[in-house]
This record gives sequence, C-alpha cells and structure tokens, in this order.
Amino acid sequence: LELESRLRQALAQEQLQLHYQPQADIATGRIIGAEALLRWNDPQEGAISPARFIPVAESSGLIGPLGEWVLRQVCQQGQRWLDAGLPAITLAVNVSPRQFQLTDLVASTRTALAETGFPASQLELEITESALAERFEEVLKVLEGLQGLGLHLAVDDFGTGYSSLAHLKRFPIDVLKIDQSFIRDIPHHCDDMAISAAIIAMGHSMALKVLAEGVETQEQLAFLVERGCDSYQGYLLSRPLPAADFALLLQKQA
Ligand code: G
Ligand code: G
Ligand code: MN
Ligand code: NA
Repeated sequence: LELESRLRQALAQEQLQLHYQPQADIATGRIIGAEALLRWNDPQEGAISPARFIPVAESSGLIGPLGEWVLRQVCQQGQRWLDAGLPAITLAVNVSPRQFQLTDLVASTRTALAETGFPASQLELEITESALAERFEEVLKVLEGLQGLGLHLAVDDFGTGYSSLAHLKRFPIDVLKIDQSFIRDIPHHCDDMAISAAIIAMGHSMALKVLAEGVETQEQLAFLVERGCDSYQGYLLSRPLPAADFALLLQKQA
C-alpha cells in the first residue's frame, strides 16, 4: 500500500503515538512544558518519521483529521496528568500551515479543550515561521481566534522563515522558538551565536518568551543562560519520551 493509505489506516486504527519532549526553565532547570511529537510504528516498515509522513498528510488533506486527533490526544493526556496530581505544565502541539487552510482550527481547538476539560492556558500551539509569512490577514484572524480561547502561541523554527518583523509585531504571539540549526554549532560558529543572541534580545524587546531548541551540550546551555534565554529543549535535557516515561520524569521533580 502507498504511504497515504497506510497512514489513513494507522490513524483509523490508532497506531499513531505521541511522544513528549520536556522543556525546562533555563534559570531553575525545572520542567515547565513538553512538545508533543508524532510517532508512527508501521507494522511492516518500522518507525516512519513525521518528516516523511507529515508532508504526505498535508498534500492529501489527511492533515485535517490527523491534526484534530493530535490536538484531542494531547488535551486528553494533559487532563489525565492533572487528574493524577502531576504539576501543571504547558503542552505544545505542532500545527501545520495546511491546517489553517483546510480546517477551522479555532473551532476544533475549542472542541478539544471543551471535551477533555484541559485548561486552555496550558495549551500552546506551534506555528512555523514560514506559515506566518503568507496570507497575513487570514492568518491574523485565526491567531486572534486562538488567542481568544486563552491558549498560547509559539513561532516554531524561528530564524528560518523570513517573516517580517512588522507582521510579527501584529500577531498575538507569546513565544519564539529559536531553530535548532542556530544552536547546533554553538560555540564554534560566531554567526550562529550572534543570531541566537539577537533573537533573544529582539524577543524580549517585544515582550516575548524565547525558547532554544536542539540544545545538546553544556556549552550551548551556558551560552543561553548568559544571554538570558528563558527556556530550552533538546537531547541534553531529554529526547522525546513515551507519555508514561515523561509522566515519571515529571513526577520525580514534583
Ligand atoms: O520528532 P521529529 O524531529 O522527527 O519531527 C520531525 C518534524 O515533524 C518536525 O518538524 C515536527 O515539527 C514535525 N511534527 C512532529 N509531530 C507533529 C505533529 O503532530 N503535527 C505536525 N504538523 N508536525 C509534527
Ligand atoms: O520542527 P520542530 O522544531 O517541531 O522539530 C522538532 C524535532 O527536533 C523533533 O523531530 C525532535 O525529535 C528533534 N529534536 C529535538 N531535540 C533535538 C536535539 O537536541 N537535537 C536534534 N538533532 N534534534 C532534536
Ligand atoms: Mn516544533
Ligand atoms: Na523547530
């Protein structure tokens, strides 16, 4: 079967899983959130990366129901953790630009929150910077609708997408996520250090929080601490974890 039909089946038969990558406060080192990342274990092929199947889902339109499934799963999981007495943290969900066009993102998010009881204030949607570069008025309307639900908005892969600062200023954004490509070569690349420092300073001057992605070494973390970055995620802290493992980690620090 083609990838698209297999993905359709996997979604229907609940063969998709979400893993959770911890995000920590830079000053205290405490876990304050997690990014939900899709995992697909195909019976024949083994693990298939979202980098491969998300584009297929986007071009086939399957991203609509798939995106709704992810939102609902994450809200349900988050509410279960709250019910189990785990500390309140933010759960971040990746949103594809196609979900803006194909679905009523505001309505499906409102439904996921209402049906699971998960507090909107603990949900964060990640929009890639490139998605913000197109159809300004349409995107603005959706983001304002999402903000009206009380959730948070993060710009994913920031620094790679050519969004204009004039536009960025008008979007109701809470967090910039520095793309991992700028973190990878710290402290060996002066340009990357300059870019990362500039993003932190710019974000703060716009009253945004800044999170660094892809942090793998103590040196990278030390640089980010020195520059006043707010939070980070990456293999140094933890890889994306199955839900049960993430819950154990969260419980340990409670
Ligand atoms: O987890 P990994 O690094 O393999 O993810 C690869 C890419 O797939 C990343 O760009 C990530 O944002 C994207 N991705 C992972 N999970 C989801 C999801 O639930 N929805 C969307 N739209 N993209 C996702
Ligand atoms: O595009 P987005 O930022 O959503 O993608 C996140 C991707 O980055 C996920 O696939 C995740 O598995 C991966 N990732 C997370 N932390 C690290 C890291 O420290 N190093 C590398 N190379 N990849 C990471
Ligand atoms: Mn992301
Ligand atoms: Na990213």
